[in-house]
Amino acid sequence: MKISKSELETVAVKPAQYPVPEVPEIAFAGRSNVGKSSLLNLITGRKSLARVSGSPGKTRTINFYRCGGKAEDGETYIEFRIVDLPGYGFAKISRSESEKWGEMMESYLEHRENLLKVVQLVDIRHKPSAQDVQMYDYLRYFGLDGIVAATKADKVSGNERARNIRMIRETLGMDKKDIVIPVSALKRTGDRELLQTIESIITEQE
Ligand SMILES: Nc1nc2c(ncn2[C@@H]2O[C@H](COP(=O)(O)OP(=O)(O)O)[C@@H](O)[C@H]2O)c(=O)[nH]1
Ligand SMILES: [Mg+2]
Repeated sequence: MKISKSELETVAVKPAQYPVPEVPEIAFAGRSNVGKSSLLNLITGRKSLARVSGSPGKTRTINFYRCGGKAEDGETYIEFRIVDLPGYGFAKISRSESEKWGEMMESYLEHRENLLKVVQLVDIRHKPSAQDVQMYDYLRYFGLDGIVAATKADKVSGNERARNIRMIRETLGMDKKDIVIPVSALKRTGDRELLQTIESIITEQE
């Protein structure tokens, strides 16, 4: 799939603000600063659809991006949303803020009827954190797991890349059928594979 249309549709902090669940949704989850906004810009082909930030912990909302584009067959037009979930692992937030974060995530992940899958983002350079593991377990519990995007792939060499992907698979306890897609917003790589994966998830459920 190639995304030809994308726009920020809704910014929400509670379910009443979510847009009507008329199209399938694919959500992005990951710790602050992992490269979520950059990946969103990469796959939509937009320079600044989502704000890229040097300082972590800015997104405290659920952002719904309405997207559309031609499928690989060159004919079918696919409409869907990418949902940018608030980043976790930001040390400087208060307990009440982290409780709010938890409630926000739960009300979306557990009750959203048109949510098909969550792409979990992890930094290719590091072993997934305890929070990454917790997030992945949580997604698995709800059947939303199975796709991991390993970000900032430009920062590691070929050998290291393969080794780190193995480490990511092991640490998250991923199944054989689950996939890790290395992506680089800087080198603009991995977007095609991720979009193919998103397309097959959307078309398989139809
Ligand atoms: N080298 C490199 N840096 C990246 C890449 N993706 C994001 N970054 C940097 O990582 C930081 C956080 O990116 P951002 O997309 O805002 O992360 P978010 O907090 O997860 O949305 C920024 O300084 C980006 O420039 C990438 O693929 N390669
Ligand atoms: Mg962001």
